[in-house]
Amino acid sequence: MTQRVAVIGAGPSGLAQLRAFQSAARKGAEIPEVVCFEKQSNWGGLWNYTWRTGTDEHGEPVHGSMYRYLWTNGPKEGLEFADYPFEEHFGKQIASYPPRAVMFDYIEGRVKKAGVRDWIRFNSVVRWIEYDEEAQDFTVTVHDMTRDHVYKERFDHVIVASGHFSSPNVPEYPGFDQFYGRITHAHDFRDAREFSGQDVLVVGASYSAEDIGSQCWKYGAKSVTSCYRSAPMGFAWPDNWEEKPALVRVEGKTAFFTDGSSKTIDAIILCTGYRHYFPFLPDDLRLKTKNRLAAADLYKGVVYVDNPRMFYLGMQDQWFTFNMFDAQAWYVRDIIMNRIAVPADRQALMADVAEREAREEASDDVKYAIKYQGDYVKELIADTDYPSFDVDGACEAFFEWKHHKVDDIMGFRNHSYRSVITGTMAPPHHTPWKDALDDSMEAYLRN
Ligand code: FAD
Ligand code: NA0
Repeated sequence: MTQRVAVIGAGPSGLAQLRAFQSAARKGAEIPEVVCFEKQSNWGGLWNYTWRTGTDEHGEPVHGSMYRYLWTNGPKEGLEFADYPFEEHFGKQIASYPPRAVMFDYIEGRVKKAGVRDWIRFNSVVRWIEYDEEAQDFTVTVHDMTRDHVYKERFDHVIVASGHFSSPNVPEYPGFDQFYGRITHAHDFRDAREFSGQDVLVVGASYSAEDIGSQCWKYGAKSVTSCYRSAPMGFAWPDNWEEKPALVRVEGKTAFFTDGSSKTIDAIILCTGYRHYFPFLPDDLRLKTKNRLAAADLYKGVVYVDNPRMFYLGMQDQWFTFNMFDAQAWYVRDIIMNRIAVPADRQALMADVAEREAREEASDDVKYAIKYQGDYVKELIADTDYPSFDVDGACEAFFEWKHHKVDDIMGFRNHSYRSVITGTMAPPHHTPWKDALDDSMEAYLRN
């Protein structure tokens, strides 16, 4: 009997999985029946922009955490699909930090070409998954929002690709309940113009804090104050951006910090990260991990050690994204298609996890971390027919990117890098990032 595989989510990870199976079928292999469940009405995951916050049209938590005017925060040369270069999609090489709409178009281009849209059931929320020890299969309970119908289906394998930058981590500080302004989390941030003319406090010191603060600055905030719990971002910020140590409390419109200083502010944006959150999974199937490079309990970063018929994609913290999801998806496909064997005993699976954790913990150097994840991508693609590419070259692009950010945090996106897939140098963008207020695809591609 044909095996059945459920994929949860049609973001970049889930789509990578569909493309992986489709490419095997195109080469003549017999593939399982693949059904992808997607709660949104379209594919693309976080890259499928929504103006909505809170709940969606069906009353479900909104998945989207992306906002208007978002340009990629790392060079596109680090994430390019090895089987679908930017040049193939756009008919020319494009600049290195595309806005969201350009990226969405690129993601969509590959799966349109593969013809896998029919494998996806949209507006379909996975509500619950259970494993039957005896039958060795999973029962997936799905809410079809279009027909308002709840049903169950059985699958031999489940691949969770539901993302982990959607359920916000929302701390509370004393005085928040009395604050005289708006308090929001990055997950609900949509348009920086809302904060124009305001004194904005950004809590957190990672990518969301850096980019949302930069957006507010670019679109006319009066000042930006960012505050860190562990370490400052430490960039050479513009004159009206101040970096402070941890927030202690707020009183009225005043924020107080651990160094005794204070600042009058109009709005607070919590850029305090996200949680791995799987409300559709029982204890025996649910991954519990921190946002790190060696995710807990995943053999080879994808096979769930407590049930090796279950897989997770894209659960790691991410330097590499799209091509790493591809590497994982091809690998999972080959396990399911019996091309790659997984050790039978849990101890062997856990030994692999422990080795990855120890290696990650061996250094907190950024270059080490980038190379660590590059090596992981190499390790996986070596075992499948995913087109090999110059992963070290992609690491080099990331190293350069890091330098460019230190040199000029508001200007790093003006740089270009060489594609590690086609070898072509990206053209410089026609307008410096800080002056480019129109983020449409038409404006971006006008090189
Ligand atoms: P997601 O994109 O989150 O997709 C998961 C999908 O699963 C969604 O479509 C969701 O609707 C669906 N889903 C979830 N739960 C269910 C359910 N119960 N039933 C059915 N469907 C479900 N990466 C980069 O490479 N470059 C960037 O510039 C970049 N910018 C980012 C900016 C922001 C603000 C954030 C939050 C992330 C950014 N990322 C960036 C990282 C991002 O995680 C990846 O690019 C990518 O979107 C991850 O893909 P994914 O498929 O794993 O998850
Ligand atoms: P992210 O920045 O949203 O990126 C996600 C941050 O929150 C850390 O600085 C952490 O501090 C801090 N924090 C957590 N709890 C806190 C608390 N109670 N009080 C104060 N600070 C707290 O999340 P993280 O996890 O990196 O940082 C959390 C993803 O989104 C990334 O992959 C990023 O690449 C992506 N992203 C991309 C873009 C663009 O491409 C924009 C935004 C986000 P500490 O002390 O734990 O270090 C443009």
